[in-house]
Amino acid sequence: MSTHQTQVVIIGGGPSGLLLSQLLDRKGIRSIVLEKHTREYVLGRIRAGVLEHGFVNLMREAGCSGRMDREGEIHAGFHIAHQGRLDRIDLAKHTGGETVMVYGQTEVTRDLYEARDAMGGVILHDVQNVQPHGLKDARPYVTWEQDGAAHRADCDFIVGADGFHGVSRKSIPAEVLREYEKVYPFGWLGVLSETPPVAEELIYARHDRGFALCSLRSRVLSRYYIQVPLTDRAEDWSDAAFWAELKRRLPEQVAGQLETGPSIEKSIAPLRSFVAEPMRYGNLFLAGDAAHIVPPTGAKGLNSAASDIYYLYHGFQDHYLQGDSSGLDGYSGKALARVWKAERFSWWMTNLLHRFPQGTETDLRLQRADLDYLFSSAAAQASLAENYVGLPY
Ligand code: FAS
Ligand code: PHB
Repeated sequence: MSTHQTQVVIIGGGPSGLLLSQLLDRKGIRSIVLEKHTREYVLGRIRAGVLEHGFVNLMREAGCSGRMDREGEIHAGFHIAHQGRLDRIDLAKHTGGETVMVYGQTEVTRDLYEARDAMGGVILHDVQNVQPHGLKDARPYVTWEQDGAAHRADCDFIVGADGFHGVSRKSIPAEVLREYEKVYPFGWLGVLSETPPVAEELIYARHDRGFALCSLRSRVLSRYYIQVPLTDRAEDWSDAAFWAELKRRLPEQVAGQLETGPSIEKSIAPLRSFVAEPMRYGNLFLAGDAAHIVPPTGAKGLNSAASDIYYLYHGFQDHYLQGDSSGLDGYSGKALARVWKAERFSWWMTNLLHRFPQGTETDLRLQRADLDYLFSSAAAQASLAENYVGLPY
């Protein structure tokens, strides 16, 4: 068995694990990242597209924001299409000038990998059977296999950044772990196309046929979603059927401007709200999707991972550089307080904009009243705006 010594073992080489590893390295704190897939596989995922200003600042602090600042788009608002109308949420007006950055998670991950390579970061891909051990011991350790060889890394702390299906959360004893979940009765069928976006800003659409979202990755790469039944499969949807249904759910003046093209990616994501508590057990810390999942309606998935990483980054810094462990001791409570606010906002946006299969006429009237209230009240718009740009860390 090959043995390794480090300070922090990070399980998972997605955005959470890579960002934490990069931030720690810049403070001289050593880590090893263990990723079960290849780098190409990780970079092949098409996921989030909107970054809160907190995430943008973290990427800048990590020294890997150059391309994001050049190629990302600053957005000061977005639109909600409903009842044939298009109403704008002016994020900057309602938040004293705050905005969001439109820049794909794939590009964030690519930038993080390049930054890790430049610093000689230790990221092991294609690892199998990763197992955390001794979570309550002063020196926990992690074992894994790679290319048929057995490995062990002794460390001070383990961070589980291995997503919803990872091994870390399952390593917390069942009698300690509490899980809270809400599964929504629909999914999002997403399409990526090399076409100009239909609008300058994002459009969230509430329609009796179901939700739709017009987003983008650049001026020549568009990302669209429509709500579909959970029984649908991506292969059931031809490109022509997708574009026709998207147009039905958009106001005429928008549908008329939609430029269609072949899908270069097409997939269905289920929607769920999920939180695991606590986010710390002994010397294991959970971060990102390993601990919580939101429906993507509020663009909070990746952004909630970022605030976890912010708290862990400062907690490890204070521990190793100041001998102060209060940040680590308070991590779970602090992270969960912000996670639950993101869960609430994502749940609210999902209820506001989706057609629930079991919904009644009364539910539809309540939904319309929610939208009417939103666009008749500056206070309601300010509340939405401050959540969308990101609550304070
Ligand atoms: P990730 O899941 O990204 O990364 C975890 C990593 O751990 C993966 O690379 C995985 O291979 C690895 N791993 C898992 N088990 C392991 C093991 N046992 N050993 C080693 N490695 C292991 N968020 C938004 O804000 N907007 C969106 O539109 C949006 N769309 C999404 C669509 C889909 C299909 C999914 C699944 C998520 C989407 N999200 C979206 C949420 C998404 O962006 C996550 O919040 C984000 O990927 C979280 O990053 P991580 O916490 O790093 O988890
Ligand atoms: C995306 O561009 O993928 C995206 C944008 C906003 C959301 C969800 C997804 O709320």
